[in-house]
Amino acid sequence: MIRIGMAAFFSGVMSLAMAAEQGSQAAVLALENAWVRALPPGQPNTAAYLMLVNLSEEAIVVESVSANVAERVEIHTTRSVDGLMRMEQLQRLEVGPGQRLALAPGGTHLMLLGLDAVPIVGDAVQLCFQLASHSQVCTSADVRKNSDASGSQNGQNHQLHH
Ligand SMILES: [Cu+2]
Repeated sequence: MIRIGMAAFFSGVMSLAMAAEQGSQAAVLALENAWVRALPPGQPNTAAYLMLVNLSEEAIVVESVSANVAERVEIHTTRSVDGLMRMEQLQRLEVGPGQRLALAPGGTHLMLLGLDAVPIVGDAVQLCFQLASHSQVCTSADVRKNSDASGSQNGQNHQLHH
């Protein structure tokens, strides 16, 4: 019994490590519907959104995020303080077992800071998530003007804060 348990444990660790090496999507954290907001030329920053899905039975911690078009990426959350929307930086994201965590306009989002060039509609941006487990999960994000659902007020908030 113990032997079988240990074997299962190690094979789980192995598949995580392999996924990290290949830079492919690890089976444990699925990244869905990633998109980056297209902005007019000359903007130094933009935002990215997606759905994180934890397919495992343990919490997954995202320690940092990178994008191939930006100097650095910050994790921000948007909160209403005295009727004003304010962005605050988060040091990490935690996705509970089986949880779906939406990063969406008006809420938690990724800020792409120090853009080489403003991504334009039709571009694809590579987003990579570094996990506390020392693996990395990447996805390709479409560049769009808006989410399917809602407006663009967030793009202007970013201007104020950066
Ligand atoms: Cu932000």
